[in-house]
Order: sequence, then C-alpha cells, then structure tokens
Amino acid sequence: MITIFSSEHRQQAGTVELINGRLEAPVEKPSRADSILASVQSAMLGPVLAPKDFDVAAIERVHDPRLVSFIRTAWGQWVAAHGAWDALPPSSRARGMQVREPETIDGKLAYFAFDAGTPITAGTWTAARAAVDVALTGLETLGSGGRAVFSLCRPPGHHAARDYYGGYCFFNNAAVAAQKAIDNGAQRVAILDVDYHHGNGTQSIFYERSDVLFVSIHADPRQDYPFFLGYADETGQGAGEGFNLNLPLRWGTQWPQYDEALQTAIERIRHHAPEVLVVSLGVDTFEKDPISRFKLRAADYPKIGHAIAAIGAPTLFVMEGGYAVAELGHNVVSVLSGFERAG
Ligand code: SP5
Ligand code: ZN
Repeated sequence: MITIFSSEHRQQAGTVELINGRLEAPVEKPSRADSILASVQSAMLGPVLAPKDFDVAAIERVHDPRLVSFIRTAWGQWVAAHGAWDALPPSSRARGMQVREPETIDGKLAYFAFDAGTPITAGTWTAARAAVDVALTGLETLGSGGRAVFSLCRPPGHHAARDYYGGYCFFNNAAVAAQKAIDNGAQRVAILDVDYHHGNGTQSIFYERSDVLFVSIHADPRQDYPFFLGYADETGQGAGEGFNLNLPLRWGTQWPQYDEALQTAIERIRHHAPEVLVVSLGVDTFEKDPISRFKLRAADYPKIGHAIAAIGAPTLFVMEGGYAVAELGHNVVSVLSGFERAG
C-alpha cells in the first residue's frame, strides 16, 4: 500500500494542553506521525511519497473561507497582540451565543474555536495545509488504480466543521478528500470514522446530503468528548435523512461489542455502494491510549482492517487520532496490513 506523508506536519507543535485541569505536554505531538512513519517503513508496507500542492479552493469546498483565512492569519495577529506563545481562545460560545465575528484576535479565537485544546502556533497554517495536501494526493493516487492508499495526515481533521475548528483539528482532511471525490464525478462516497471520538465536523459538513454517507463508531457523547454530537438519533436531515449513522459505545468497550458495531457500520456502507470509501482512521480506541476509555487490544486492529476490506470499495485511509505513541505505529500498520491481507 502506498503511504502519502509530509514532514511539514512537524510545524504543528503546541507547547501545553489543559488535561483534567492541569497544564501538561500536548498528547497531539509531532512524534505521533514520525512513529507511524517509522512503523510503515519497518513493516515495508510500501512506497512513501510526498504530497503535491493543491489549491486552497479544495479546502473552501467544505470550509467557510473566513475560517481558512483566520487559520492563515491568526498567528501573526496573536504575536502582535500577546507574543510568540500558543494562541488559545479566552472563551467560547455557548448555546445561542455569539453569532457575529469580533474584530480582535481574542474575539476571533473565541468565535472560530470550539475548545481550548487546539493551539495555533507559528507553523499551524503550513502543517494544516500540508495535511490536506496529503489527503488529496492520497485520493488522486487511489484514482490511478490500487485498492487502498494511506494518507498519513497530521494534524488530524475530523472535529473541524465548515466554520469552526478544535479537537486538535484545523481542516477536515477526510471531508475535503470526500468532497473532491464527488467533484471528480463520484455519485456516492462513504466515510467510515473509527476514531474513538465522534467526527462531529465530518457529520455536520455532510448532514444534509445523501451523496456522502457518514458512519461513525465512537465513545458515547454522554460520557466523552466532543459531547455535543454523536448521538444515535442523529440520522441526517432533509435530503441527508438516513445518510448519517452514529454507533456510540460505552466506556470500557472491548472487541465483541466493537465488532458488532463495526459489522452494522459495514452493512450500512455496503448498501450505499460507494465508489470511494474514506476511512477516518483513529487508533485511540486502544486500551493504553492516554485520553480514551475503550479497551481494544493490539490483536484487534488487523481485524478492523480485514472487516473494512469486505466493503470492497477503493479505500482512502486518512489518519486521525491515537496517542499511545509507543504502540501507535504498530496499531496503525496492523489495520492497513489486515486490510491488505484480506486480499
Ligand atoms: C483527533 C482526536 O482524536 N481529537 C481528540 C481531541 C480530544 N481532546 C480532549 C481531550 C480530553 C482529555 N480527557 C482526559 C481524560 C484522561 N483521563
Ligand atoms: Zn480521537
């Protein structure tokens, strides 16, 4: 399997993260992608290619141009106002509040961010754009034949919606790739999100559409992040009714319950008969993940890959979360080689 990777991901390097009320070293850090790349290489998964440069217009097919321009200019405004330290919002909107975009950098951070865990740093724009290029190059590579491509994106993307960012995500790499597949002429695309956290950004981008089916297996939003979306009764709206499937699972979930949800997801996706399948691949479902509470084991990841292969669609794997850095690369490669072995 071909992997697409950009070393520009290292440009996204936050200084601190608020975890359980304490300022700690960020869990979403450069060593994540480097460790995945090392595992891809040592497992000899296949060639590793650099991305091509795509125009920002591809991002604006799913994101508000105001968000794109904010991510591009925020660091400069922040440094001028406060100095060269991670840019984080001083507040965020609650239900019904703040419908106008303020003028100052602090106001704009509060307006566009939905959490305080996603620092904008000197290299955020470069890294976030490169991650989109990695996803789009993966899609293009998939189009020239082959059953699957791995886009080793970092920063991740699935929490970023049309006009807000958060959850370590700035641009929704998977959604941009799915939209590009539609723009290239596909009539049906599916996105399967197996990250531990609900892909609220992806869901909301495609919520009223029937061409892009979104299916997600994740921690129950009554218990875990992002809390505000991911419930089973969110089934899509208007033309999109029936084209959003959430399969929330409780803390402590082990393989048997996970597998049951995965089979349900796969059955729904097969019924959609997608011309392209995008997998938002998070392995923060792992028992040793530092911020998550599912109990999947290393031996479960090849089974996830094997199950996804049964859908039988050209598949673009897009990297999302996974924070147990020591085992991260191994678990990711397990999914990908499980897919390949399925033949
Ligand atoms: C892409 C992705 O996986 N984003 C996840 C963002 C999660 N951010 C919130 C982390 C909350 C940490 N809670 C700590 C509980 C540890 N016991
Ligand atoms: Zn996650």
